[in-house]
Amino acid sequence: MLSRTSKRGLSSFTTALKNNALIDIHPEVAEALYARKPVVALESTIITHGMPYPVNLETAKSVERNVRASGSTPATIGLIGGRVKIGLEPHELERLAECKNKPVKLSRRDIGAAIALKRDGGTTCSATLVFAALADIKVFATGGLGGVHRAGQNTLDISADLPELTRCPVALVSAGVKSILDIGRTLEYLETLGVPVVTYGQTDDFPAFYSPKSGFRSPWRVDNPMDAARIMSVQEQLGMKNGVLFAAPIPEKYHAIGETIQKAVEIAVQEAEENGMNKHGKEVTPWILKRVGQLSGGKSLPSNVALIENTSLIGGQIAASYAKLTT
Ligand code: PSU
Ligand code: MN
Repeated sequence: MLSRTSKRGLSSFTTALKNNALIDIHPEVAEALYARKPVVALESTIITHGMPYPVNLETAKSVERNVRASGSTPATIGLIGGRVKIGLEPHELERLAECKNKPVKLSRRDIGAAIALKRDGGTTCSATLVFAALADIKVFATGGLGGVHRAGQNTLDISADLPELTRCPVALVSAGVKSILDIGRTLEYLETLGVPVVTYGQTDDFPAFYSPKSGFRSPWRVDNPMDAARIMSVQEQLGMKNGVLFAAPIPEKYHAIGETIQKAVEIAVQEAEENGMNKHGKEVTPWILKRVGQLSGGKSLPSNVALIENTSLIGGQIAASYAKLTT
C-alpha cells in the first residue's frame, strides 16, 4: 500500500500513481492528495446499476457538490474503457450514467478481467475501497453498504463489501445497510471480521437505509466529525489495516415515508425468492432496488438521493477533520 506519511513516502506515492499504467488520477484529486488536503471517494455502481437515468447523473453531481461544500475534494471512481479513473470528468460521468458502453458492476473479483477486457464499469463499495486505499484516500461516502442477504446462511450470498473493509484502511460513510438484507447477520459478520461499526448521529440504533432505525444497536456512536476522525487516526497509529463503517441515518424529513417503502421492500424480497432471483449473484441487489422503486410508486428514489446527499456531506466533514488532525 502506498503511503504519504513521510516526505519520502509522499514523493514515491505521487510518482507511483503518475506512472501507474492502469490508473488515471484526476489532476485535481492528485493535487489535493499531494497537498494532504481532504479527499472523499465516491462509488459508481450507484450510477450504473443503482438509480435510473437521469436521476443517477444529477445525484452523482450533487454528491460531488456536497463534498466540495464541506471543504473536501470529490473523487468519483469508475472504469472507463478499461482505465481506472480516480476522479471523473463530466463527460465520463455522463458516459457511465447513460450506460452507453454497457458498464459492468465491479466488485474486487471483477477488477482484473474488466480492465484486461477494456470495459466500462461501475465500482461497488468493495472495488471503490480497493482503489481509494491504493490512492491513499481516507474517506468514502456512499448510500448503502452491501451485506449478508436474507437466508445468506444457506445461499452464502454475502457481499464482497464486508471482507473488503478488513483490507482497506478507509472510513466508509453509508446510511447503514438496506432492509433488503439480513441486518442482524450483517452486523454479526462485521463483528467477526473485526470491522468497527459506528452510528453517526444522536441515536444508538444502526440505521436501515430508508429508515433511521433497524432495531439493532450499533456498538459505537459519535455525533461529530472530529470524533470520527479520531477513531480513524487511532487505528492508523496502531498500524491497523482495516476500515471503519460510519452509519449516518437518513434525514428526518424522510422518516415517515420509510415505513411505506419498507412494505415495498418486503414484497420485492418475497418476489425475488419466488422467482429465483435470489440465486443470481450480482444481479440480486440491482433487481430488488429496481423492484422497490416500482412497488413504491417511485417513492424510494427521493429517499435514496437524500440519504446519499447526507452521507457525502458528512463524509466531507470527516475527511476535513481528519486532515486537520493529521497535518
Ligand atoms: N445500495 C444501494 N444502491 C446500490 C448499492 C447498494 O442503495 O447501488 C450497490 C453498492 O455499490 C454496493 C453493491 O457495494 O450494491 C452491493 O452489491 P452486492 O449486494 O451484489 O454485493
Ligand atoms: Mn451478492
